[in-house]
Amino acid sequence: MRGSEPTFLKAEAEERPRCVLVGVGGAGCNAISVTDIDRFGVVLEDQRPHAAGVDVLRLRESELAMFRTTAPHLLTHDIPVMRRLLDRLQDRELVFIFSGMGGETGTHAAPIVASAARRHARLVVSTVCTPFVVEGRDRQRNADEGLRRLNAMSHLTVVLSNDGLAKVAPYMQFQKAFNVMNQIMGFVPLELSKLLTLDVLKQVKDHFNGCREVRLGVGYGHGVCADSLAISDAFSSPWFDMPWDNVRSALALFAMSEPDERTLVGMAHEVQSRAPFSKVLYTARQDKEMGQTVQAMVLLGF
Ligand SMILES: Nc1nc2c(ncn2[C@@H]2O[C@H](COP(=O)(O)OP(=O)(O)OP(=O)(O)O)[C@@H](O)[C@H]2O)c(=O)[nH]1
Ligand SMILES: [Mg+2]
Repeated sequence: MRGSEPTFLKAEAEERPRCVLVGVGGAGCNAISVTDIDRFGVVLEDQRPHAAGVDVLRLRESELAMFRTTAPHLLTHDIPVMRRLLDRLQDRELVFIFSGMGGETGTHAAPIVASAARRHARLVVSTVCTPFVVEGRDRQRNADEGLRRLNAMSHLTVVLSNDGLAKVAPYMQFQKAFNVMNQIMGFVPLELSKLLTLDVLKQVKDHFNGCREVRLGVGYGHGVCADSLAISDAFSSPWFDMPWDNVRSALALFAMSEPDERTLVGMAHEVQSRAPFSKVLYTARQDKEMGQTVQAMVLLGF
């Protein structure tokens, strides 16, 4: 069945959700360091502190082992580490979790953080990267298992494979690739926290309900056809390599200096025509600093 008309995500009230970013493990802590939204990291106790100024919750090896082997719903408030975690997440309506899948800490702790977050939050968005193929089979297997658990606990799971980045920039060094990846992952909370009001969180959650995975594309356009160019740039994302017939939910967030209805409707239809079987939800923000540039961020769920 073809998707219907795109729907404008309309807020009835201005009230903003209280957000927090949680970076789990090494990659997760690096990813949260690129924004200044309220945040904290989750790391193993013997690990050196990550980015300066990022507050961390430290886990013992035994606590991580418990996370790996216990079903999340069995981890209740009377377990000390869960109490510390739940206390930090209390009152947060929108929680963003970041992690690199494939190692130990992020893979096993991120699903528990998501499970704790959803006890209070209206929307839990996890953004993860998966290992480069060259990192080996074991890491891939670990990543798959972590991802499966994380997805079961998050409302939206945005998955960015590191190999996707390698496709567009094959000669980039690891460290540089990670830095680029951290910036890209940062788009998710930056845009969503600017655009989503408290009353639309449920709508976004329902929109992606049943999706196994969400993919991200960010694009820019300049000049006369800036709007169209931004959409095609976003759709050239290396992570948009899933079967198009399976894409059933799209969320498009636009930013420009003077958003007008005609341009926005046109852009939403363009998204609709590129993901024809999806339901498209869209919204926009005004950003005077963008001048002639238009930005499109597209999340596709399948
Ligand atoms: N985006 C990004 N990815 C990274 C970074 N460092 C590592 N990765 C990727 O993330 C995966 C997980 O690595 P880590 O984050 O170090 O793992 P961890 O969660 O700290 O787990 P342990 O170190 O095993 O306890 C790696 O296999 C890499 O593919 C980083 O700084 N940024
Ligand atoms: Mg690590």
